[in-house]
Amino acid sequence: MKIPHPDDFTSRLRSPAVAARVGLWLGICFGTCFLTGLVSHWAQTPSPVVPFPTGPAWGYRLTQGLHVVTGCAAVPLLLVKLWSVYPLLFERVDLRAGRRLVGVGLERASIAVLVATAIFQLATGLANAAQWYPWREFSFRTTHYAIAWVAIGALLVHVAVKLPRIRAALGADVDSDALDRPAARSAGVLSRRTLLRSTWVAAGVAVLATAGGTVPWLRRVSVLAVRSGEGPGGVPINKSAASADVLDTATDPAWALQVVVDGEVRSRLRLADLRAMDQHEVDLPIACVEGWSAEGRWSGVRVADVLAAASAPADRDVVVRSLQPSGPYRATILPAGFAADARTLLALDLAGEPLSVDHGFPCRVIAPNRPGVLQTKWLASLEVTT
Ligand SMILES: Nc1nc2c(c(=O)[nH]1)N[C@H]1C(S)=C(S)[C@@H](COP(=O)(O)O)O[C@H]1N2
Ligand SMILES: [Mo]
Repeated sequence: MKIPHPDDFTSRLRSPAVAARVGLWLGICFGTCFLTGLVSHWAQTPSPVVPFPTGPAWGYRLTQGLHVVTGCAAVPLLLVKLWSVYPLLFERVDLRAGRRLVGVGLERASIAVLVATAIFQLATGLANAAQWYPWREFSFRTTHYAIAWVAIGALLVHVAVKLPRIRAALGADVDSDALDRPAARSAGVLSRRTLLRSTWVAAGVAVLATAGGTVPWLRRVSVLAVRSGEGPGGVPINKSAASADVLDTATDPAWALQVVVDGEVRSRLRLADLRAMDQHEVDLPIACVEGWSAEGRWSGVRVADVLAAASAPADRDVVVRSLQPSGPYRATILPAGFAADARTLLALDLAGEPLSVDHGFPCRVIAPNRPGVLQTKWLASLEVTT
């Protein structure tokens, strides 16, 4: 097979004018993904040095919705971007270039890293948003997070190296051929403007197709929104009681929530005991890391009240254990600030009805500004260590 030469690619569309314009939006999407990803990682860090705030209540819903939506929009942008610069892959390096060779080598290495990590991030992120977890050997979150730093580093190097060209390309008319490869002269069927417009449309479709997981009135057009507001109380069900293997334990009439302080069981609260306490109502979303979210009207008892009734200290992180026998989310840490917040409930009802077993019956955690994955269902105990 003959290795192509850049001159074999003659379309005027494969130009710095197109690459810079698509690249600008791709950079905006990657930047948004990176920053919102940092927020999500912080929110999921068990006991962060700087506590994650409990407000605004909709904060995580917004940042994680943006994370997934911009990630999806980046897919068509990345494809068009790679297509537009593809001929450069075959540029011959002049080995007599001396010291410049180092610069060229570094630039190419940074692009190789950038392309590989960008594809990895989008592919793993999309699989996660589609609730497809083909990997068992590595933790999605730690890997996606670590690679994000590599990707953003490579992106910054790339932008810094290309800045003069990016500025020149964005400053000139889209049809200017001043920066084009001399071989890129053939007009083809599309104009550059049409290609760019089609690209924005494709990115827009990707946004609409996923944003419905977060924005209720978009649901009907959101074919890619995996969870769509179906489920008791208007809240989707992520993991069912059957798949978590808690059907028997959660519906056992002898169920009681244990409040444990320093390893000693301070109280055992039956469902009737919880119902006899002060009930409070909150409107809070379940905001899944996968991007979908839905608001529910929850009522139940305040975590702070339950801890106080057991004379547990109020300023400690609380380990929340589920009846679930295995799985990564059967135990979570409710940071002290969340445990103390008046909106943080052990929910017993959703939308005026007792929790369905799939939503976490007999009781579950619901707290403001918290990733869905930490809104633990089917509680068995709250544990505080002094
Ligand atoms: N015990 C337990 N709680 C859990 C989970 C789980 O797997 N086990 N999944 C979490 C995830 S990922 C989400 S998004 C929310 C979804 O809550 P819902 O099914 O009531 O919508 O529950 C959370 N609580
Ligand atoms: Mo989730």
